[in-house]
Amino acid sequence: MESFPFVQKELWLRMPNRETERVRLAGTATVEIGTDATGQAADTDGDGLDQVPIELIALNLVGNSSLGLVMVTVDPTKQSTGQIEEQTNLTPAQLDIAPLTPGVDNDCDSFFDIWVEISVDGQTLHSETAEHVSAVISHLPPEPGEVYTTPLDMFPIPLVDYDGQSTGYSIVSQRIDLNPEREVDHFPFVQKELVLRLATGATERVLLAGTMTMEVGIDPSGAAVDTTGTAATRCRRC
Ligand SMILES: [Ca+2]
Ligand SMILES: [Ca+2]
Ligand SMILES: [Ca+2]
Repeated sequence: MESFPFVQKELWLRMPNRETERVRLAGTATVEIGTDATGQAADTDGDGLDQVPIELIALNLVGNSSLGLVMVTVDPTKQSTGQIEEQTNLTPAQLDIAPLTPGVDNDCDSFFDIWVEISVDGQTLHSETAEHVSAVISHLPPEPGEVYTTPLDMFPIPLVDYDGQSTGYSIVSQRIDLNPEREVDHFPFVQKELVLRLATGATERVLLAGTMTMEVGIDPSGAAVDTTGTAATRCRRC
């Protein structure tokens, strides 16, 4: 099981008014990889190259469109499965990819067939067929830039409602980056300026930064701020 804490997706969505819009989403994904720490694999299609099954277990992405908030998840009633297959077989019965085969520099072909559920402004849409995305990857997890994309010649995938009725939306194309290059401005980052009124009537300014849950308690002697964070927090009184 591989957790991807920071996933980016670019989705080209055809809207009911026939216009195509690019929606950028970010969030998390969980992928199950059908192997063990030794990279055990089998050549199940008999072409001399070992492969392992993979499954996109969870996807939670959020973005914005002109029609409101867009959320992308996997359809929980279907399995979004795929595969990783080595391009060169260096070790029999083992998937030859770093770091499973240490020191190896071997590309693998990978794909997912994803049954997506897309919510646009509260309306839930399902893909009528699985969307096929593929990538060439050189590492587990994929390196930054090893992005899963839909085929260039893909026919738009209609999105239907719960009853299978057309909604006017369709997926034109998408790219999903499980492990993008991290930039500072992509980190969950919260900055908050708090003005506390003290028991004496004076005010005090507190600057907080980081990813945090915050509890503010004020006792008779002044102010107490407790923060717990998943990232570095900084507290400065000015
Ligand atoms: Ca094959
Ligand atoms: Ca094979
Ligand atoms: Ca192999």
